[in-house]
Amino acid sequence: QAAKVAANYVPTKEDYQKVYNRIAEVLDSAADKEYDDGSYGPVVVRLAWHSSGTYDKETNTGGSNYATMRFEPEATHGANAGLKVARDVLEPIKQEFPWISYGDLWTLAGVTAIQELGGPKIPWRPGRIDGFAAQCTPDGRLPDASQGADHVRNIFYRMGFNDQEIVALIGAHALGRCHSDRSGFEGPWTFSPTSVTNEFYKLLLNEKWVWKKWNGPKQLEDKTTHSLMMLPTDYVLTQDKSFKKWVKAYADSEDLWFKDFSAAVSRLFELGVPTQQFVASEPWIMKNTDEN
Ligand code: CCH
Repeated sequence: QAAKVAANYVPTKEDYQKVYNRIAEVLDSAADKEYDDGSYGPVVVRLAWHSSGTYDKETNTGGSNYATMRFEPEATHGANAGLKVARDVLEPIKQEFPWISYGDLWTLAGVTAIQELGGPKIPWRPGRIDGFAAQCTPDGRLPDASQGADHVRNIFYRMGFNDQEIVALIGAHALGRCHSDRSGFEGPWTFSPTSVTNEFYKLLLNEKWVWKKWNGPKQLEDKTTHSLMMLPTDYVLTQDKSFKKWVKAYADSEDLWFKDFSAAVSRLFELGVPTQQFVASEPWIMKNTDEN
């Protein structure tokens, strides 16, 4: 009987706010668990993005709807290396709130991380459903960091984004870092990897970037401190005229970037979800923990 009640339970916005609040606590527990990066926020944002960024508008497959990264082979696709950390950190929350789908949990966690780490509000609404391994997308749908502008355009145009949105989305690299045991690349993009700021664009434009001399994959380092990095795909944003225009605009105005980043991430997290599945006709604005 209890299981039946749970299955029929229709959660309210307040219920999702409770999940948000719980996620915020868990992201902050990194120090207790001796997770070096100070917060689980960045890796959780990467999970939300990789679960959404498999979308293909032509075939209307992929995206955040079915949370297929739980299954082989998607769980072991090269681009997803290291994301088990994020899935494992969120698993106890799924146990605590069993009525939430994995797709909703992962995208809500991305929203929570961005908001709690000082970023803009990301409009979000629930409605994703759990799917099956057969719905896994083929390998190769996520961007390859060693490539150039054509590749970046092909990948993001396939999801339905334009040049301005591509530049706005990649500014998420203000957060977190590369881990040599996950992607092969190494190091953070900014000096404040647990804060959402427009520093990524400022550094990209204003620092002198040189190829790092090492045995790892080709990446750039800043000539001044040698402690920051850029991926080849980040660097092309300054080498391509249409991309560079937006790098400049976002370096000049954090407000503009927050506005465009919020809109693009909100859309990214809804890719592949049929509109009729959404519970609300408009996305919600979830409260930050300091507003509760
Ligand atoms: Fe990214 N990203 N990303 N990225 N990413 C990596 C880490 C993060 C690319 C490659 C990499 C977006 C776009 C791109 C985050 C968010 C976004 C890493 C290092 C690589 C490689 C992984 C590791 O070793 O841990 C490429 C290529 C592109 C596009 O061309 C977009 C879009 C977003 C979100 C909106 C975040 C956050 C991280 C940090 C993760 C962490 O664990 O610190």
